[in-house]
Amino acid sequence: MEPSSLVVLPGIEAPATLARRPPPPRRSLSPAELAAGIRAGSRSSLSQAISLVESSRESDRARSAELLRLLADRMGDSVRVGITGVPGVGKSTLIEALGRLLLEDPTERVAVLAVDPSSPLTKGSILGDKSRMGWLSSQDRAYVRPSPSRGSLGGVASRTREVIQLCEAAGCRTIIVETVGVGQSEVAVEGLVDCFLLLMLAGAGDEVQGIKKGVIEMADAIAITKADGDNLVKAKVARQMVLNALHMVARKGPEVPVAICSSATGEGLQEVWGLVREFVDRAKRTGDFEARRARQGSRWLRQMMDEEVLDRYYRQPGLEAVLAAATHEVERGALTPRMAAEIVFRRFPVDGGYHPPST
Ligand SMILES: Nc1nc2c(ncn2[C@@H]2O[C@H](COP(=O)(O)OP(=O)(O)O)[C@@H](O)[C@H]2O)c(=O)[nH]1
Ligand SMILES: [Mg+2]
Repeated sequence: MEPSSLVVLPGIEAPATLARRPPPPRRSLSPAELAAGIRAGSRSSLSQAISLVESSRESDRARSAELLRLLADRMGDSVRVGITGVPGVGKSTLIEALGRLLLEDPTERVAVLAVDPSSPLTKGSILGDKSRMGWLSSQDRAYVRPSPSRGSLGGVASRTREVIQLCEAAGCRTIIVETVGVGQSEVAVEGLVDCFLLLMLAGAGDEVQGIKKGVIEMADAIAITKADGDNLVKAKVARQMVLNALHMVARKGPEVPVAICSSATGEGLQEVWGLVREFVDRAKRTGDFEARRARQGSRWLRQMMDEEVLDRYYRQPGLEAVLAAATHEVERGALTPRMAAEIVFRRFPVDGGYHPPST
């Protein structure tokens, strides 16, 4: 239980009734109540709303959609930054340090969201993140949310998109999405953010890690982390190697800048955030910012439709049993996959529930 579940973000006036009334235990608020709470800066409303959009329960879907509709006018007005890199590269520590810088501006509000599809397997990393962002987590003007532990990457990513919108509605101007750079998750996150920052380590043999073509092509800016102590010289060498490697990657758009930084000493942090700001400001000037968001929006529409269609199809009563039987027949070699699919489709036609409008 949060001790003070009606903490109000400073700068936002809470309606007197909301601030004084003790939180109703366990009663879930209606979408309208949640929306009002979020507009008023209530952290507990934001947390509850996020749990609602992350919920995969059928009964929560309509409430979640209603909530997002009620807050639509407050969405989109933030800078969304993705931060990726292999586990241990220093993402959480850097976010904590950047958070300190950002919150020096008294009007700033920051949300940090994690996308880690592997998190059920590596529970430790969540604990690690929490302790590494301890200061930020305790700030009224910051909101730190670990990755939902359930669900596929696609599911986690599409939930995160809505969580971003909720944080925007709550007044967060900077949204940072931390993701592990170990596979497809950075691809999913790239589709959520305005600027994608790749972190890399300096050190023996490490210089080229993460220089997988795909990742480099996605990076809008790169920072070599832990450039302190004995590592400083190595970091400078690594920076040059990364710059060289970048020249070999065909990439459209502006040249990718590479900085070195240390969250331990604070050296280079301003520069790193400066790279992000510069990228975003330039994108806004050239129209790339809007174009990128438009592209993400149309892709999201398509993804959502795909999910919904599949979901509706597979939720048909009785389908699961027929599909299980068909699967069994395929496994024991009695049916080919195509024959089995035909049988299932005959029982449950794809267009079964669709009636075109009769205009
Ligand atoms: N020397 C040094 N160590 C760092 C720095 N940033 C992070 N670390 C350490 O690197 C480890 C992994 O950091 P963490 O932020 O959890 O990495 P993440 O897995 O990418 O989120 C921790 O032990 C940190 O204390 C840095 O700038 N300098
Ligand atoms: Mg981390």
